[in-house]
Amino acid sequence: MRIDILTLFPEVFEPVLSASIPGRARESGLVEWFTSDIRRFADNKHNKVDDRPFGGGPGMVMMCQPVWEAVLAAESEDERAVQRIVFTPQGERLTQARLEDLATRERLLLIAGHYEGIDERVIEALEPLELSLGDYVLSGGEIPAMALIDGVVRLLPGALGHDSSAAEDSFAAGADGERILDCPHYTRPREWQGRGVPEILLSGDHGKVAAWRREQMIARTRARRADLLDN
Ligand code: 9D3
Repeated sequence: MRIDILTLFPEVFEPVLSASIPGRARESGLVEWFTSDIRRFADNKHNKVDDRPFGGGPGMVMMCQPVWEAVLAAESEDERAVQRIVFTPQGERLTQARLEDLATRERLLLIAGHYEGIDERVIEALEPLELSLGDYVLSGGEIPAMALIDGVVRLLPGALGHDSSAAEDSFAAGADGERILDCPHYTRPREWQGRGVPEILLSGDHGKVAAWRREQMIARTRARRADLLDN
């Protein structure tokens, strides 16, 4: 998979991504990513890529032309079909189902907005998938873009270092498409600050352990995220 990242803050991606599962996946040849600094496509000597909003109001708006040219330049680097994605609070909320879909694509092009937003006309022209991370205010699309990359890359076959598949995760789909929270986990010591470990996990009975974990998953989902059980 090739991922192009268009941003005003290209330097923030490498340290985060290279430190985590995406870094290992890149070393294995499963993914490559390239950042493109939108400011390089400014068409004025001040390298200005934002301007005041028509109609007035606070903040600045990212201009069409630098975003458009950055997209065309990145896309010309590779001839494979690309899924364009813009991160915006107005987008569809990112879900595991969407990550699973995106993990099947050969190429993604991510546009991280900053300031008050991106001029609507270039969004219309690009016809991107518009994605949000959730209903809270961040200062730009960079962290959402990193979240998407992390979530997509770990789904690529071979990206996880251990035996268990990504399909076993909390939020992975069960046979019926269910999304469920994970059970609690424990490791040594057997007692910590007077707190023990559920006896059943020390029993060695793998069938009972599996049944207990399943019960815990359902009970915790009911208690904390009843909305997930409605589906
Ligand atoms: C007048 C209201 N504006 C600021 C309080 C709206 C606004 C503009 C730009 C809010 C956030 C942003 C910058 N955020 C993103 O670009 C963004 C985002 C987010 O803020 N939350 C969740 N997902 C995303 S994806 C991109």
